Amino acid sequence: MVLSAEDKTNVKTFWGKLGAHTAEYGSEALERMFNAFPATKTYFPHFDMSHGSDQIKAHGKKVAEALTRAVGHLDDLPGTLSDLSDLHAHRLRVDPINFKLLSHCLLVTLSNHLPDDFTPPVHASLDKFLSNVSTVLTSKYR
Ligand code: HNI
Repeated sequence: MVLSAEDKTNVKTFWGKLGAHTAEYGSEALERMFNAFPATKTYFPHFDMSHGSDQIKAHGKKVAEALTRAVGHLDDLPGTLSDLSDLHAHRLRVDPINFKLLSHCLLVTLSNHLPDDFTPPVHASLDKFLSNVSTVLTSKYR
């Protein structure tokens, strides 16, 4: 799914509005995923799953930072996310289906916090972006 020039502008503009909240939204999305789709917790047996735990916060921050890095390199997602692609495919072996679940939770979280900016076209562009990130992170499975 190729991001059009309009998609890229939508994603960059929207992401720019997250500002200092980026890490917090990443953690909220992660926590939503654990609660809405409990099977995803099996990948994190070592995590304290209580609401707002330090581990959920720290990991949400890492996910958000990776996404911010991706937003800064929309023309080279495979190169930019290569290290994470190796990690998720070879070491963590996360079932690709889970990426849809996290993407969904990210969209819900973002729309909840920025309802005015989350217009239907922005929704579509963010969905494409997350889908492309997920494709890269699951591209080395075989
Ligand atoms: Ni994911 C580790 C980014 C989807 C399970 N993941 C990371 C790290 C980043 C990251 C960054 C930390 C790497 C490091 O420490 O060097 N993960 C992302 C992104 C997405 C994603 C950007 C999709 C948008 N990861 C998922 C999904 C799952 C997942 C869908 C499983 C449900 N990730 C993990 C696990 C770890 C992980 C497990 C290791 C956590 C730890 O600290 O032990």
